[in-house]
Amino acid sequence: MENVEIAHILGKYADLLEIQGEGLFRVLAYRKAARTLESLSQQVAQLLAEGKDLEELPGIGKSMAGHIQEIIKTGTLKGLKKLRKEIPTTLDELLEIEGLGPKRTKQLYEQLGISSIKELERALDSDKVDSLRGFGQKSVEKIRQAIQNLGKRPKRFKLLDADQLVRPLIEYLRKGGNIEQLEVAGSYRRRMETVGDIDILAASDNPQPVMQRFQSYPEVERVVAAGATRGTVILRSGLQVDLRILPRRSYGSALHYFTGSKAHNVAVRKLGVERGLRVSEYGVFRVPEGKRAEDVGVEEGERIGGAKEEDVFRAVNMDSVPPELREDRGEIQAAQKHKLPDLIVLEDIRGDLHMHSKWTDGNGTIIEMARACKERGYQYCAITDHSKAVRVAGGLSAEDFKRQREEIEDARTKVLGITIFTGCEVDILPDGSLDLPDDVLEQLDVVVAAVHAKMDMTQSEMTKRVLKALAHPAITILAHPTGRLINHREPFAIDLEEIFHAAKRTQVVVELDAQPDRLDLNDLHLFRAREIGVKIAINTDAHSTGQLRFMRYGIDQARRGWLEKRHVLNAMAQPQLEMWLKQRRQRFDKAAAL
Ligand code: DGT
Ligand code: CA
Ligand code: CA
Repeated sequence: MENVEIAHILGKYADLLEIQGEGLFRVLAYRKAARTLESLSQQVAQLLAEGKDLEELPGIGKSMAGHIQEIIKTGTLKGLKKLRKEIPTTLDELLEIEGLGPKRTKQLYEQLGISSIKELERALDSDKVDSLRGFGQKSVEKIRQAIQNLGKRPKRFKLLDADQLVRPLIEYLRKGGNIEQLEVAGSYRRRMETVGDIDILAASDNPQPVMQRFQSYPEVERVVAAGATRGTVILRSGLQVDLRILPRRSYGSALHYFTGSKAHNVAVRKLGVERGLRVSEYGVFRVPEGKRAEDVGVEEGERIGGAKEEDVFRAVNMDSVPPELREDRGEIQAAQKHKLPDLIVLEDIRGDLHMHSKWTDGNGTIIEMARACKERGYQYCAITDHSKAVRVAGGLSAEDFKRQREEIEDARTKVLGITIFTGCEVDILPDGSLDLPDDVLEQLDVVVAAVHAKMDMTQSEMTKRVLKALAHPAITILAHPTGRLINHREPFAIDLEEIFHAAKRTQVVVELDAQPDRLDLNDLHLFRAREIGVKIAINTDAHSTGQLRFMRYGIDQARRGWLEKRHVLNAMAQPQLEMWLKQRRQRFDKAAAL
């Protein structure tokens, strides 16, 4: 069983507990544990099999360790089954509606007896809902819209979840032998933030046992199709996996073809046609004189390549394009002119400038977070806990930040070899002012600012709100600029074009939040920010030491946005960054003097 599946069960249990009216403390314990599991690099099932003590994991106590064992053993929780009996099962479907969540679901259930989408729709039409506390006319409209969207959005898996599900499958396939080469292609290889399905490609002279083994993978719930060289299965998690097996001579061209994107493929194939070549998953072939490319058979004509992916690019006279760029967004032209960007890599990152500690809703102490950053080879990190307006996270007051500074100074004497910056994640209030007084902000090294509440403003209101915050000289970084949560919450309305221009003017850095369900900014935003000349910080917003690993997903997205090392604030070495921060401080002082 995969960590994501266990996390999903724990999360569901937390939701139902909350609906049932369980105390927040217990609910949060399950959510925290789910989060820990999602961010682990190893399978808990594996850890358990090795006799490891789960209580050593952050946020996991004795009883939680027991629950996890129970899930691994039985596939579910007794408590969950019991709750399911007590709570109408149709309440589950309400939880799927964006913007509802357990708290409001509970309200609807208790106060109006609503326990299904159908009943909710009826209540919405009869104006019953807008009279409830906290449900205005606006939120009623939003719920209506969310119900509409519900069926339309095809289920896509977050990249992190796909990673966790794919890795063991690959390992399993490799173990079976008969495979010369194997890679996951498709949107997964292009590192898209979500994937629709998984496309695995294998080179083999003996496809039959490979296909057989694929279908026998223990996590397979249903075999959709299984031919000699192509098969499709659905895993228990609901993820669809396609396997394609080819001879080695076609592996490279097939890898190119199945990596996509479709738009990229179409453009490359067209370039081939212009050169008298037929480019397909089977290889690159010279079209025989007097024939048209579309009229030749799949392996007809002289084969000029196909074993390697580079063969395809070389045949059409362009540089090899990294998978993340293959969207036909200008990479073809750039590759022809040898002007592809020198994309940022994980090793370029020198530190992480947005993370939480036990002071608010993080799992780790300041020392633990700093140590973990140091172990990753970072030169610096910033502790940026929430300000008081973010009450659910236990946000800190001005006084708390002063006390926290003492602990950071203490940590500096205990964790050597890494610079620990003081910081905060200050809330941008609805009127655009900041949730902490200037005299606190000016004491901090790194001020991350973000919107956390009242996200349903109009675009012009929200843009005004954030622009006002950007004009505040204390701000270093604008965090998760659209507030979206993948598969859960749409981005709020904001004119990013205007925000980017303002950020460039005021030298505010804009964040790419690397949490796998945020990835905010997205690839297209990053591309535009780069064009405008805004500096980007790739931060994990980690709530535990394990989540520092999410940097990888930030890098994936950054590469999709064509970012190079030079565009990224936290790719700067420590001395340069200190200098940069100091210059900002001087701006603050100047503004204060005016
Ligand atoms: P996904 O699964 O929705 O996240 O996105 P992809 O890109 O993985 O799409 P998928 O799984 O439908 O197909 C995998 C790749 O196969 C796709 O990126 C490009 C290639 N491909 C699929 N259909 C076509 C097609 O009709 N024409 C061309 N040129 N390529 C195709
Ligand atoms: Ca796919
Ligand atoms: Ca596919």
